Amino acid sequence: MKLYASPRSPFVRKVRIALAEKKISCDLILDRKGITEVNPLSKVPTLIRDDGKALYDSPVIVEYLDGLVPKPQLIPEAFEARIEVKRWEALGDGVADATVAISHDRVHPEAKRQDSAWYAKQQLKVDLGLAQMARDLGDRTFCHGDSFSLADIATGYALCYLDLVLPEVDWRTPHPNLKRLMERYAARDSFKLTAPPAA
Ligand SMILES: N[C@@H](CCC(=O)N[C@@H](CS)C(=O)NCC(=O)O)C(=O)O
Repeated sequence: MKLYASPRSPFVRKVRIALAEKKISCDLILDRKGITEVNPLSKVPTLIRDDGKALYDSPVIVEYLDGLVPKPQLIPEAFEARIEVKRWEALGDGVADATVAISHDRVHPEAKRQDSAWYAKQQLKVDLGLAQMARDLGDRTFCHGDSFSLADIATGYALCYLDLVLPEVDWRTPHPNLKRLMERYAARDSFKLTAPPAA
């Protein structure tokens, strides 16, 4: 298997954490040349399966990997549990999307696209998204159920990305339970192995 990737993409990291948790080996393609031929949206992550089929985007890729190798199971089979884990995924993806939107113009100030009200709206998505995560987590060890799942991957990669590109956002003080959760994630091999390079 091969994964079109970029070292700092949060969505690529999400897929790489899933690969590492499931101990699936996968070559990274860091050059996007040719990606449009396999993914018309031309986005990373794009997975090239062993049979040559291309998959995108990250929710589809993670679901594929989870079905490909049964253990450890990241997405439960039972309907309600599955939907709940997918909701956590949507929450993490949404926080990451808003974080990408805010940070984009720091990297490319010449491309500044929106007025300050738009940035405030994105920041609110981040703030309310984290507040929802903290409420839903409560004092539990894992985001869903009693084992590490896609819900934890989604929460973890989104928080890591926030630290990476918007380090001034202090989410630890208002949400000590998310801080403890992140300390546990940071100790996992899947998070250590996929840490992005410093800018
Ligand atoms: N919803 C997608 C988001 C993927 C995405 O936005 N990737 C960015 C990099 S972080 C990208 O490839 N952007 C290039 C483009 O939009 O042309 C997923 O979860 O995979």
